[in-house]
Amino acid sequence: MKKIALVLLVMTVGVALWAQIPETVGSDYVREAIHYYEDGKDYVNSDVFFRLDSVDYETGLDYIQFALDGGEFMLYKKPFQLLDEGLHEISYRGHDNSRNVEIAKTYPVIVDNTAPKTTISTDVPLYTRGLVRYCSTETRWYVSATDNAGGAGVAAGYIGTDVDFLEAYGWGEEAEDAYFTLSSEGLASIYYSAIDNVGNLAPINVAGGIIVDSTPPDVFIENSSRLIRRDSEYTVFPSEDFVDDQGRIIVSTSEAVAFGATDDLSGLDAIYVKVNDGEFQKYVEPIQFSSNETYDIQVNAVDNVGNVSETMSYVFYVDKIDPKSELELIDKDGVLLETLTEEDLQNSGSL
Ligand SMILES: [Ca+2]
Ligand SMILES: [Ca+2]
Ligand SMILES: [Ca+2]
Repeated sequence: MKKIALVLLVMTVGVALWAQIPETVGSDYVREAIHYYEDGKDYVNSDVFFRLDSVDYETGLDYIQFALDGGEFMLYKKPFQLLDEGLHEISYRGHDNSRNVEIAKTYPVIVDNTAPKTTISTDVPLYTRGLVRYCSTETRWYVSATDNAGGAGVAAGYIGTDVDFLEAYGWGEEAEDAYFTLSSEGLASIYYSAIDNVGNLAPINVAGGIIVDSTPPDVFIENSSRLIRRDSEYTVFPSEDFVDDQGRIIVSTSEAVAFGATDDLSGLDAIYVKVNDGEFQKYVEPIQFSSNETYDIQVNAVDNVGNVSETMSYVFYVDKIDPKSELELIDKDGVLLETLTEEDLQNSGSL
């Protein structure tokens, strides 16, 4: 058997690791040469060079040839790149000084220079008013990314509020490590991108005009002409005459209590009311004190991004005590008459 030249194909980068994907990227990102291997396939970007090496131990190597995609063999001189995307086949062989020709080896490699396509989404729909979109500090943002067909696949999403410092996250709705949240109240912009396994970074996009609302609504009683006891403090609600000697708010069956709430940023979505042992229900109209003896009312409110206010507790006692009536005897001037007894008359007779 003839001894022939052995040609080795060496790429200028070694084994690619996920670690080659940067933990942070910015607007100054520059792609480097990356080789990625998955499921029996080799992927590179066009920054990768292919170098052919060969040795012959007997009479020495004469030259190396290579061919691309089944074409004619050419003399190899120096490392080369593959600029066209897609699957390529590099065939290569050595010639020694004894006119022995190596059986050509073939290396299939996929060139991917296309970055993933990206969108940004939230786990719950944003509240939109005009051109402004509102979210809360709980709203979870994530990048969805799709790499080009036949490409190396998405490696990471990037999200951040500083275009020069986007941190690596997972991507897609299901990935636990994909979620990003905004922590401070007010106007915010979110920058996002994604990278594939050979370092192609999508253009950094921005989702702007976002207002983060972290403040829940304030709940209040609409009726404003009497005192009522709320927790341990008195608040005005129809009139202070109706607080009894035990400090209870006595209301009549002809009254009702109305609630309101305000919210500064995203605005009020709804007020919820719970009466006695009932469930919290959306508040639609004032509550009449018509059926129970005691109204233990709990109220809270939710803004348009889901911030829930503290629950306020109010207790009202309905006047179920019958009036007490008296009869009095008076003269024409309204003076209460003395009641004379037989004894009185006898006493006056003895005088
Ligand atoms: Ca030889
Ligand atoms: Ca790609
Ligand atoms: Ca709010």
